[in-house]
Amino acid sequence: MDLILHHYALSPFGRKIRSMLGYAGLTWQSAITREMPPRPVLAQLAGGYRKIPVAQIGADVFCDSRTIAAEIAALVNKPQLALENLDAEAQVWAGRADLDMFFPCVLAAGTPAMRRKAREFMSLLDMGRFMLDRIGMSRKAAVKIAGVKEARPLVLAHLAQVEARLEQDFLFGEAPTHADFSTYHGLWFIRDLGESPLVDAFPNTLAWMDRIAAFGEGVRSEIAPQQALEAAAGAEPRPIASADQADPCIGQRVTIAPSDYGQVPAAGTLAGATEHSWILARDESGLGTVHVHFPRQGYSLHTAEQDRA
Ligand SMILES: N[C@@H](CCC(=O)N[C@@H](CS)C(=O)NCC(=O)O)C(=O)O
Repeated sequence: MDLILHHYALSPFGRKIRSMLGYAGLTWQSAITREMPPRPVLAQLAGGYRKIPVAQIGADVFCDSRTIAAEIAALVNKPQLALENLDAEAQVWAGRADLDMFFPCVLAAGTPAMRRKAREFMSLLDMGRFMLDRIGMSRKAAVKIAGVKEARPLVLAHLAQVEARLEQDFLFGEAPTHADFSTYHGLWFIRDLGESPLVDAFPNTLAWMDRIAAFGEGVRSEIAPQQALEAAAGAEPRPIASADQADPCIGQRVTIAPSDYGQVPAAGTLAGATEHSWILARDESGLGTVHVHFPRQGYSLHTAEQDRA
């Protein structure tokens, strides 16, 4: 069963996963979703989780690029693609790139080329809705989000660090790890989509970006979002090992939400808790049971009782 990726062309985290799929050499199905909610297909599959990308294998749905990466790592036996398999230094690096540098990169890429490309995908009305959506998301964020003025100096300092690290082909050695893909997507947004010259003064970084771009995106075929629902309806979630059903909250109604931004909760019954992930069982009419996987790190879980209190 192929992996289905729910994403949109301009999504940096979508690009993180597409590049990983290229490196992994996987055949996958692409389900394009809107740049902002409402996203009715994803609402059914992921139960409210609002970020992109989301991946799916049958009736198992993976929220957050980290759980998706762990799946890809397991599918192609490349453990270094899973964040949790990296050493502490590389994990901290990847976490900073994905969280602290994401908004500065997006803001630093606000060029005329970027606006032109956004217009290829969105009507003027949708551009307006998009801006309002993202302003709302930033205002409600629980983490400090850099402003436009801070973005450029932050990105330049980040680029100097990336440049200094690149004594080998990749950030943490001769082969790419999760940290490379976490670092790549924001800079791709600046250099390749924004066509900004910001990266030009960093030759090691440019060559490293070209190496990652050369991985391509794997073998991609487009499907209609409706087919993703059919894939979920036609499959059973994979079994959960009994060792992963020991958490005291198993069987309870819970909500799980990102703790940083876009903190919209998904609700269901806790069906599994591994060292690094939570698995929510959701019964969705027309789909049957779907298992939704979340990372534990950076997410909060509340039982229905805690939510009522
Ligand atoms: N921690 C998440 C972050 C994902 C994220 O922030 N994605 C952006 C798009 S690149 C997003 O969801 N923006 C809001 C939206 O698309 O609704 C991950 O690693 O997947």
